[in-house]
Parts: sequence; C-alpha cells; structure tokens
Amino acid sequence: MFKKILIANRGEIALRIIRACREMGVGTVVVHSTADASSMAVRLADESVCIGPPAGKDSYLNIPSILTAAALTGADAIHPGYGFLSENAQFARMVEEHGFTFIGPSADLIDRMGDKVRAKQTVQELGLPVVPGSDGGVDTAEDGQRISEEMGFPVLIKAASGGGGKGMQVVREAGQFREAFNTARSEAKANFGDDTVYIEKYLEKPRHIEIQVFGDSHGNAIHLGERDCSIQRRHQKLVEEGPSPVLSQEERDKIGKLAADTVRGLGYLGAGTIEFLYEDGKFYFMEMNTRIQVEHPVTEMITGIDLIAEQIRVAAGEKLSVQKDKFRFRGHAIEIRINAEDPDTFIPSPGKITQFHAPGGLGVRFDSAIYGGYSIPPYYDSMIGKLIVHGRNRDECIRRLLRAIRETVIEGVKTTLPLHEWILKQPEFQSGDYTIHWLEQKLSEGR
Ligand code: MV4
Repeated sequence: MFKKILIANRGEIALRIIRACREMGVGTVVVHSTADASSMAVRLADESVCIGPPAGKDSYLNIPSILTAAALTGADAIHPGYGFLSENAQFARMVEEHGFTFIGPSADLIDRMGDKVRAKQTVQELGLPVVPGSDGGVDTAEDGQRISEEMGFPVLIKAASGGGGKGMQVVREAGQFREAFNTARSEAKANFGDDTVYIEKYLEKPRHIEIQVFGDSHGNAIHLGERDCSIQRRHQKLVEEGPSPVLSQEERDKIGKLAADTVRGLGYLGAGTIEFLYEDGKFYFMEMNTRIQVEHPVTEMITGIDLIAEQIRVAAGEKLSVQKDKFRFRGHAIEIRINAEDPDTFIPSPGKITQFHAPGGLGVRFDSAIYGGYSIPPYYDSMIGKLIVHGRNRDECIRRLLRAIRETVIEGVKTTLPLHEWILKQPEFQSGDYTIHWLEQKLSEGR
C-alpha cells in the first residue's frame, strides 16, 4: 500500500479522497492555489503545498508544479479526482515516468477513450451496443450526406475529440446537412484542435443511464450497477440516482454484464463509467469516462462500497476487494448537486457563507468542503456540495431529500437548492417519466 498520496484537486472531492486515505492509514498531501489557502482540504490533509495563482492553468492544471510538489513531499501516488487533469493522458504518462503511481487507468486507455470514434469502435468490438452511424470519421459533407440519407434523418454530427455535448449538430433534413457539417467541423477545430467529426442516428427522447465499473491488475472486472442522470441542463447533471426508475431487473443485469465484460476485455484498471443513452428498451453506448465521477456516492450508498478506497487499493496492485455476487444492492439513492448560483438565471454566486448548517439524520450524506465563514472563490466550478440520500425505495428518498433540503442552511450566497426542491415536487419527476430534455423544456416554459 502507498505511504502517501498527493491529491491534485480541490473542493469536496479533495476532502473525499483525504477521508478515504485517513481511514486506510495513508498519508495525504494536498496541492492548492493561493485562492484555496483557507480551504477545508488544506486544513484536513497531513501536508499542503501551494502550487500557484488562482487560475486553473497556473495551479490545478500546472503539471510541472504538481510533479515537483509530489517529489518534494515524497508522495508515492497521485489522485487526480474529477475534472482538471483527471482525464489528461499526458499527465498520467508523466506521473508514471516520474516514478509515481497515477490513481486511474493507463495513459493509453485514457487516450483511447478520449477519442470518441476510437472508443466507439473499441467497445463495439467488445460487444457493447452502439448508435447506428458512420463507420468512423467522415471527411466530406458529400460522404456525410450520403450516409445520413441511407440511415434516415434526423442525424447528429459529433466531434471525435468532443464530449460533454460541445460541437454537436442535429440535422433534421438533407437540405440542412452541408451547413451543419461545416459548422460542426469548425467548432470541433476551434474547441478541440481536431476537426474530425462522425455521424449518428439522432435519438429524440433518450435517458442518460451510466454503469459504474471497476477493474484490477489481476484480470478481474465488475460492474456496480447503474445511475440515471437524465435530469440535466446544458450537459450539467443536477440530479443523479440509482437504480434507474425505468429499468427492469433483466435489463439491468444484461447491460451490467456487458459493461463488466467490456472492462475485462479492455484490461481496464480502476474506476470507470460507461455512459449509455437508453430509449425504447435499448441501450446505446455514448462514452466511457476514465475517472471517478461527481455522482459516485449514489453507487456507494446502494452498494456500501467505498469507491475511493477501492481505486487506491487497485492502483496499489491489490485485487478488487469486492466480487460479483459477494455484495448486494440495497435500496435507492438520490444525489443533488448544490451550486452557488442563482436558481433562476444560473449566474454564479461566489462570496462568503455567512450562516451554515448541514443536514443530517438517517440516510442523509452531505459531501462538501464548505463551512460557516468560508469564502467561495470565483475562479472555479460553482458546485459547492452534494446532498445524497439513501432509503428503502425511491419514494422514501424523495421525501427524505425534501426534508434534508429544508434543514440545510447556506446563507450569504445564492444556491440551487430552491430549484432542486421544485424538481423533486414535479409529477413528472415523481413518476420517473422524463427524458434528458425534460428539465430544459420546463425551464424554457418558465418553471
Ligand atoms: C446523442 C444524443 C442523441 N442521439 N447521441 C450529449 C453529450 C454527448 N456526450 C452525447 N450527447 C448526446 N448524444 C445521439 N445519437 C443526445 C445527446 C444529448 C444528451 C445526452 C446525455 C445527457 C444530456 C444530453 C443533452 C442533449 C443531448
């Protein structure tokens, strides 16, 4: 096992990693920007190193500074958390070249999954269902139009280096194809420095369902069930839950087994998420995320497994501590992301938290790095915490979450808690009957 782990992240995920390390008897170093000198992570880690000014590129994305901090403090491994450098293959490669362990999959797998065309081809060969579409990248508008006409409209043009929805173009009829193709190409070039695009049949009313997977260096691979993340706005998830309210046990078992087989086939190490679109009883692979995700607590609550500890153990070369059929799924869990934003305009609301009280009680978990008197810096993502509830079933979770939201006191900044309360009270949410477009539709109608 590692003696000391450097955490190359901030906020609630830095705390989450510190907590796992402390319980495992592993030392912690947190790197931080000047803006985060008074963070909870700096207070709770064994050691801290200031690595630069507030802007991400000067601190949390500054690879030489992070590697220097790891060398100076004698860390054996680096945990990247989510965001920042967590899916940067070059960082993973450099971490290993400098003699540290990267807590995550190999740089080669990060690279392969980062290229959406290669990822799709790879997982299709390993048996996952994919959306019908072009066989790889499409070079010209003429080729793209022909492929689309054969397949039938609507189609979606996607960037090979994309993800998170950037540079996508929906095309509803042949006459609009050329212009959309050119737009997609130039947006892909501008955003990712790569103008490779590919085409898929556009699914009109899918849900976003993702499977948590894990692999170790001994050839073992498992899935830990799904999370339904269909409640989102502009590709930012707001609510995540598991199990999905729309899957039957047979569907769940079938896609879970396919996901685990894929992870085994890839020789994948560590935690990963395989994202699918789900429509009319069918799954379609979308992307594989090669990091721990914001919503991992949903899976922790329904499985009882500490996913961060498991990441650390398999990175240290241990076998997966959990095996198929040796654990049980228990009840339901729902997570809401609390952002320091205006709940109507979504404009960020950084500043000082003047009053704070965390929710509690049976089945309530609050993962956050805020405290009374803390100043939320304006330089980073506006997520300030996650409220997760566990209960026997979905109805109990919704009631528990509404109760926990009412208990929560965060004053001095605006938060998205009122929006969450509204979502949880909607009949469509309560019945489970919605698509990935539901929230944006409702918001455009003025809630
Ligand atoms: C799609 C799709 C419909 N059909 N692909 C959005 C993010 C990117 N990773 C993939 N995305 C989508 N791909 C096909 N063939 C609809 C989306 C999509 C979406 C997916 C998940 C969650 C929210 C979304 C919002 C808009 C579009």
